[in-house]
Amino acid sequence: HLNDKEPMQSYRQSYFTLLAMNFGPIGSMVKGEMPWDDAKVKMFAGDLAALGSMDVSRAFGPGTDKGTTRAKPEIWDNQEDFSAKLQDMRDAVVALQGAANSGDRQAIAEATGAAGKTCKSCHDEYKSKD
Ligand code: ASC
Repeated sequence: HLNDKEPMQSYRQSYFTLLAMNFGPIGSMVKGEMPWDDAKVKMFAGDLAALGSMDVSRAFGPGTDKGTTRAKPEIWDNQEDFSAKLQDMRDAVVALQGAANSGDRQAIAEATGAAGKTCKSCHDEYKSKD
């Protein structure tokens, strides 16, 4: 165990931390809250696409709903919908990498917005606020 949590909880929380640490700065640059840096956008988007290639749904398997987690029980009652939402995120970050590599800032902004929506739609239904 990495800590006192169920190992798959650590696994998926690490995964979502990596997502947030790469998506967050792109979002900030798109919103003009951080200076634009093309090289960073490409690097973060590349790492997001790498994360998008991982099947993180295995970290939400049977029995991984126990313990300290903000993952709501609804995930395990709606596995098909939850997996579809995860897949939407994975597709969106791969699309974001395509936009980042094109260097087209309008396309990057749109792809970032679309990816952010996939984060939010899943959080609205499946992530507890506290
Ligand atoms: C982030 C982050 C999220 C999403 C979401 C987008 O940077 O940590 O969960 O963007 O806020 O709506």
